Amino acid sequence: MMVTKTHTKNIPNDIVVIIPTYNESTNISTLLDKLSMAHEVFDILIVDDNSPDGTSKIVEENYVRNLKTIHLLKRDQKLGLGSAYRDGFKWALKKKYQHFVEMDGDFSHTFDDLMHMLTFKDKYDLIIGSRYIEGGKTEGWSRSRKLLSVVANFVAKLLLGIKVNDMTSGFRIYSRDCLEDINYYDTKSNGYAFQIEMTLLACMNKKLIKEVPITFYERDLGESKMSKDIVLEAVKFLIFTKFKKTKNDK
Ligand SMILES: Nc1nc2c(ncn2[C@@H]2O[C@H](COP(=O)(O)OP(=O)(O)O)[C@@H](O)[C@H]2O)c(=O)[nH]1
Ligand SMILES: [Mg+2]
Repeated sequence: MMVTKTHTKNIPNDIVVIIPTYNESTNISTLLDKLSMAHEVFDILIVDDNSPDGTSKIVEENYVRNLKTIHLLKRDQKLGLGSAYRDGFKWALKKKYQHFVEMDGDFSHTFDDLMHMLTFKDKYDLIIGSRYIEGGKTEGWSRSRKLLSVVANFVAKLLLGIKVNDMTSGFRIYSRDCLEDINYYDTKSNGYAFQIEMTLLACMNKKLIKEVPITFYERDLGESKMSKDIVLEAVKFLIFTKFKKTKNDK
């Protein structure tokens, strides 16, 4: 099959897919090949934190030089997923993009789900790919991993009083207005808490949110960067936010 490359195209894409990477050398080529097929639709920004396995080199040598639609933001050290998105959004907002997609670099999120989510992009400020609404699911997770995620989302919903079922999902589309209005750069968290914090900000700013069912597949290759610290950060964030909310309500 011939892959059409859009650097011959004159109209700039108004969607950018931002993918943070840390040690994704076993996934990145296949992922970019797959996403490149859809070049009509979006640009791609990889935010790499100086991965020791040379992820950014692969992106640079195979893609950035050849395809004007794939960009690479190289950072000096591993600063966390939230921080990678803050810098990615900042970079992308300076360009003319209107829609900003968050997507993992390990095939946990699928191209088909992305296409489905994009059909809602003009009607909503934030579209969340949700595992916890009808039609959504996770594949390949152990029972304990699943339980952790389900409980975290249940507790988050309960404590924050927000009607979003998958607040920790990292598969999303933000509109330009949404990012510009919510002070995303002031967020402090980096793991799952970052996704919760961004959801909370969108709610507080009365943004229109839509959850779209997705299937999340646990990665086959490479390693998860989830850690105790990331879980602890989310717990602390929820307790602190609830405490602040209760104080303000009084
Ligand atoms: N740039 C950057 N990317 C990260 C960092 N931590 C995780 N990622 C990327 O974020 C995505 C999701 O992380 P992953 O480890 O798969 O988390 P999990 O799916 O919750 O197990 C992957 O593409 C990772 O490479 C980080 O500190 N910096
Ligand atoms: Mg993953």
